[in-house]
Amino acid sequence: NLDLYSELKELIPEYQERVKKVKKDYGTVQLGNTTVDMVIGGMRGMTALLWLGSSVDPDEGIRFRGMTIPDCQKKLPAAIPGGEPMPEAILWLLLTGKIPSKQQVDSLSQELRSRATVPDYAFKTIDALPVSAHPMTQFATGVMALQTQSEFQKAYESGISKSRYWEPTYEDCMNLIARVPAVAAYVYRRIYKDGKIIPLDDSLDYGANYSHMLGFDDPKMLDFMRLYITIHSDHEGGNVSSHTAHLVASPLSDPYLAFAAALNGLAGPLHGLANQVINVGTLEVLRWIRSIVAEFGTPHISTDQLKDYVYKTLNSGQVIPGYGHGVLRKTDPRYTCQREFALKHLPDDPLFLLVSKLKEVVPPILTELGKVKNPWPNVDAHSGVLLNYFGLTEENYFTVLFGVSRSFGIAPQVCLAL
Ligand code: AMX
Repeated sequence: NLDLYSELKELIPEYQERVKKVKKDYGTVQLGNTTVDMVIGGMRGMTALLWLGSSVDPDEGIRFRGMTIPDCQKKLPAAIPGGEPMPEAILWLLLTGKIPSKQQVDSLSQELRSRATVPDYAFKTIDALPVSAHPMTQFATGVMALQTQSEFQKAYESGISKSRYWEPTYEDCMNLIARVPAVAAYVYRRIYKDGKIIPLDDSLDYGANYSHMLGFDDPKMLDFMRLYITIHSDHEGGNVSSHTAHLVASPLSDPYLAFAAALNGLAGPLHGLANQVINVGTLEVLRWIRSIVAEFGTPHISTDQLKDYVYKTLNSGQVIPGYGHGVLRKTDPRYTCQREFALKHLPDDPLFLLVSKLKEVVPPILTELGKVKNPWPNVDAHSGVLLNYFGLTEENYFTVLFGVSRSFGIAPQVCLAL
């Protein structure tokens, strides 16, 4: 099938049957014991949800429908020869479990563009907020304005049969995914630039268009945006945004409501679970790296100076941002692929060189503390420096990029969990 809907129309009834059978045949099988630590730790280490799109192994990191990030980079279609996987491809993979052809991905790009028109009142709703409102507040508000277009809500009110819930849900997911970049880009332009909307370019794919609408047209940035959205799309069900969307969608709140709730979780640094820290992670990392540069007056810092700064941070009672993880016990593969991107495209950037040096300096120091379960870098240790290189320097906005990406991972949960 060239279009995703036809593909899902075949797959979803089979999937619904499979879930029924698993329930019937294995419904009473135990999946583990619940410990006090798990409960106090916010379900850490507990198998608690059916999560189709991705899984996170402590040693290996994320797999999207069984595929590692290097697998995705090798096998998913790219927009340019040798380029990064396209977000459209990860969406197809997350929803169907199949690797799409370039033709299927191009058709999905076209479909998303055709759905991308944002009603003017969504921008006006954002305009009602002070410009000083946090980018995530403005973004979530814009998403709530889009909710008035929910197809699921209309279909439910008209009495749609339960077995067909997935169809208007799918419509909502596709419209939502198609429209969030324009809303998110507007938030950026409104807060940091001239407030003028840069229209969608019909010749560009999803990731490239988001970058273009933000105002960044460097071909390398377009490809980084494709990679960024792909690797941030999902991270199993234990992280706050994905978990929240799943929970909010369960009483049949439509995908807009579920996604807006997820964004509100994404925006909150104080809930205390490790994955919620992801969202402040990038921001903190870039600030911390800038603070190192400010202290020494240059990004060219010796290993000894850097060690001293790491100890200084720890001695002041702070954590080293970008290191450690609630689940992972090795270097995050999302860090590794961004490092490889930097090595390919910006090997001499002084902040990248500083990030590389930190990777040598920090883990032995954290190991020395004797309590840190994972001394290795996570996804957030890298993304900020790459965005900064391409000119997207406003750290407060970074969580919005993450939010746009998360709309992808939510789609399989809400379409297939019904
Ligand atoms: N620097 C200093 N100390 C750290 C640390 C770090 N990067 N990572 C963990 N520790 C400390 C913890 O604070 C804790 O100390 P305590 O017992 O005195 O409270 C101890 O090591 C044990 O913690 P843990 O079991 O290894 O980690 P966790 O599951 O409790 O927390 C996380 C995970 C991510 C919150 C933590 O590693 C951290 O704060 N890292 C820095 C912030 C950061 O990079 N956030 C982005 C996370 C990205 C993600 O989750 N994917």
